[in-house]
Amino acid sequence: MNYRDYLSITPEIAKAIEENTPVVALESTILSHGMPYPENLEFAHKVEELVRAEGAIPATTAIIGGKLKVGLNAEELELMCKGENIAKASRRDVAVYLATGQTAATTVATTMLIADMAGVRVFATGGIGGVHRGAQETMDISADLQEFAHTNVCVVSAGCKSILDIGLTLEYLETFGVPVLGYQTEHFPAFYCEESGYNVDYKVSGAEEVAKIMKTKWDLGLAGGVLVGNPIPHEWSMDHKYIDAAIDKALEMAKEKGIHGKKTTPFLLATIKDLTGGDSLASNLQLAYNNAVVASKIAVEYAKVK
Ligand code: PSU
Ligand code: MN
Repeated sequence: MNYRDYLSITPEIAKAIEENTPVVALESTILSHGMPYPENLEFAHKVEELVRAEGAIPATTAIIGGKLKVGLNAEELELMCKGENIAKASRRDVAVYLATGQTAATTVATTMLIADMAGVRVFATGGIGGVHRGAQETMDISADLQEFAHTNVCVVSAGCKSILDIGLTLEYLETFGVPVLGYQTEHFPAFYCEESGYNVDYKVSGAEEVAKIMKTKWDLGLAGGVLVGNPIPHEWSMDHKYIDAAIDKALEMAKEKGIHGKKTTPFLLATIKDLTGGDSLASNLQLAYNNAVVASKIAVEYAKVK
């Protein structure tokens, strides 16, 4: 057996990949562990509609029934959104969950991995994992960053949350040769906020330029991802003092409760959501929609130059 035997790609997506029709990968951790039910289900369907409206085919990924799923039907989306007994699969978990038949949501790292196996080059998410604050002591660095170092997928995100050390996250990406592009901005975004206080390496004018950079990088044999920082739309951007206070409180609670390992990110995300009520959820939905639209435009342009 080889990796292809573990992939379960819907006929529509398989045909699109075969015919060089644009496809956009979408992750499921954002559904199972990042948003409440049933808002996440409405989001899961709407984000797929937005991708289609741009002329691309959506491919939400998950691990179900011992398969790496590329494209989920309505029933499978419902399963992932209800989130009951759904594990979170980063790279180190993939083989275990496949071998044991555990249902699992895919993180940025795992979605990149599966997209690459399937031949999908563009992926839209909310925020990426990164170097956690205090990583100098804990060594808590998301496997997402190593995936960027190795796997040829362009990921459109709204940057990362300041639950992370954003400066160190950018340093890490630099060390591993990952281009960080600002979509029509020179600022690296901080998820709920348009700016993080850090700049990107390169500001790009639009999707066409991103597609050219992807093609050039991979033509050269420079393995690894491309990270596009796409800021949250201005009208949905949150006050950074308000959101920082919630983040600080969440970090304090995580420390008190001794939360660590793979539980850290979901705990922080859920706590911030509780502390900020519906405000942060509304912004989260909007930035993810915005990323899906930009990723679709990039997929359309990449299909032309590839
Ligand atoms: N950050 C967010 N929202 C998310 C995640 C991160 O703002 O939903 C999820 C993504 O799936 C990301 C994962 O890949 O958490 C990172 O988890 P960890 O830090 O355990 O690698
Ligand atoms: Mn971690």
